[in-house]
Amino acid sequence: MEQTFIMIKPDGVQRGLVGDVISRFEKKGFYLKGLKFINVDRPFAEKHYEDLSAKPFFSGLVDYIISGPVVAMIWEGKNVVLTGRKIIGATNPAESAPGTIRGDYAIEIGRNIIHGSDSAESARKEIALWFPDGPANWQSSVHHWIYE
Ligand code: DAT
Ligand code: MG
Repeated sequence: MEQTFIMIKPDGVQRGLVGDVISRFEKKGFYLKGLKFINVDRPFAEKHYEDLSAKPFFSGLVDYIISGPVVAMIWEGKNVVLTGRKIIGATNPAESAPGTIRGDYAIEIGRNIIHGSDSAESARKEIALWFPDGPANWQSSVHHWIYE
């Protein structure tokens, strides 16, 4: 089954949104397969966002991600990459629909609460970077109540 990498950014942690974010993914029916609460250093954050290194906002983005602890997670389920992006909402909270995490809780693009992988390929790269030991090994006992 597909997996994605989700990270609650330092503003989401500081604002007490960890439980709400986890709850949205859990209630949808996705399975938590990895979770850690960590501070990352600059080289690590630069590696995570390496595709954006030429952007003018890159150094500010890295400063923000290393400004406090983050919650890094692996979530698993059918179409979890795309559906996870829908749960999160558009990159710029001014354009994120109400009902999405960014639409409900964020105002500015540089304080948009949460990261989610944008493709199955970036999910694989990001999970390998953040969880070198791989996902946790467990199966939900309610699987057949979620999938037909
Ligand atoms: P997303 O996080 O929705 O995948 P992205 O990968 O294009 O968006 O960019 C990563 C983060 O960089 C994004 O969450 C917020 C920041 N960012 C993106 N575009 C920006 C911009 N034009 N100005 C400032 N920050 C920006
Ligand atoms: Mg992205």
